[in-house]
Amino acid sequence: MALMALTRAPSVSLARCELTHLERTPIDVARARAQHLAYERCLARLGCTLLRLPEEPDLPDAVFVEDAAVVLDELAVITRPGAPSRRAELDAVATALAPHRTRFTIEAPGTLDGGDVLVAGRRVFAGLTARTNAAGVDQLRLALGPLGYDVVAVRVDGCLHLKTAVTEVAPGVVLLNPAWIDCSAFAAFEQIEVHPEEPFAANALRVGPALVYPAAHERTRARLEARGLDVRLVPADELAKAEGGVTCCSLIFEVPAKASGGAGRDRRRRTAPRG
Ligand code: CIR
Repeated sequence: MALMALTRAPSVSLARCELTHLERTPIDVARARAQHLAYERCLARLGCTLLRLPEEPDLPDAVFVEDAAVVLDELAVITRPGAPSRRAELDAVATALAPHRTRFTIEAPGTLDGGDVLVAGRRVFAGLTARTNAAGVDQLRLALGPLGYDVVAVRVDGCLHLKTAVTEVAPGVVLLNPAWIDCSAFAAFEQIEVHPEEPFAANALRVGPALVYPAAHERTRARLEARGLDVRLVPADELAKAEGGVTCCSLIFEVPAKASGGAGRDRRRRTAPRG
């Protein structure tokens, strides 16, 4: 098997992104694009074949491809984002995933953002947030229950998505901010808390045994390294101004090796991303 990472370059209109818990501050799109390239290079170094969608100039949040789908080994759930401005992002993502997975689609009145879905083995935690409602979680359960997944709804308070508050950093180990979720939902997991002065530090992206992690959260990073985790730093502060983290910028999934075109290669551009 090989790993594929679906990504999409930051839009020229990124500064018009949705914002829920952050003040709007100027966003330097060129800097965001450079950081995104560094992120893609990191994924490629970790063995991912990049499947890069073209930029969407009229869709400010399209870089955050994670919200458009939940990709499991058995199928891809195409979401229905809670922010109506983001629903036009779905078609291109669904089309790119079509050769790799059968599709289940979340329908109205359900809403679901991929950022609210944390898959940990056969347990799937779904955040109830301003973006994801109970009907969306029920539909997710309907899709995944028969495949042997246990879908658990988790209330999230004070941040955008479940994965802003908690991610799995190693099998059975979560990194979390206890201010935003009820930690007892993760009682079966070893828990690492973010440093209290780094509330946004719980969003980490596992790629195989490594952890892609924002360079800015130095004190929480020290906790991860003290736990023996292989932390790979990426610059991510410009995209963070759009309320996005490292999980948000890719959809990573396994494919048979022959479908990937070769580990670490880029299906649209044959060279590694530069920038
Ligand atoms: C939004 O509010 O939808 C975007 N500005 C940020 C989305 C970040 N995505 C994620 O956490 N999965």
